Amino acid sequence: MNGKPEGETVLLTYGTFDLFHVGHLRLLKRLSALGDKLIVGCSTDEFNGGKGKTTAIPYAHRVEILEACRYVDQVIPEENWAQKRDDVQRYGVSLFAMGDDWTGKFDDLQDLCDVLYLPRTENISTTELKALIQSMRAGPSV
Ligand code: C2G
Repeated sequence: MNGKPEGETVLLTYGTFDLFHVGHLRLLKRLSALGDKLIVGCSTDEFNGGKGKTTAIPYAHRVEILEACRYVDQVIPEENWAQKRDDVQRYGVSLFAMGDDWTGKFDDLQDLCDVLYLPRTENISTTELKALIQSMRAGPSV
């Protein structure tokens, strides 16, 4: 039994979702329209350290925001790069999807499920938001 009712389309995606923004939201919205259940793997603070990322928002708050999102059915911790295969099988995932900045990176999962890369939302990123906040803190440029 792979953990899903017969015929249910389960989707899986992963991310940090730091400073949750419309790019994250639109991806989750599009994914939720493609199936019955959307599971999101949220990167833990420790895993992000391994990615060389320092998050502004702690893991517990990033999970709380994702769980409150109408498009998300379940949030699981993303603790390492290697867990995807196990997660796909454990949750009976039929579609694995990411934004297209990851194109090709997870094609190895294609023996287990469909793999899809969706266009990113233009002109918004956590990195840009951090720079914007930094510039606002520096005060108005005279
Ligand atoms: N995203 C998007 N449009 C943006 C910004 C992000 O569609 N303007 C998508 C990304 O492509 C990704 C998801 O939103 O699919 C989460 O983005 P991040 O939080 O930046 O996730 P990332 O740091 O890329 O971690 O194992 C996979 C990693 O955990 C992904």
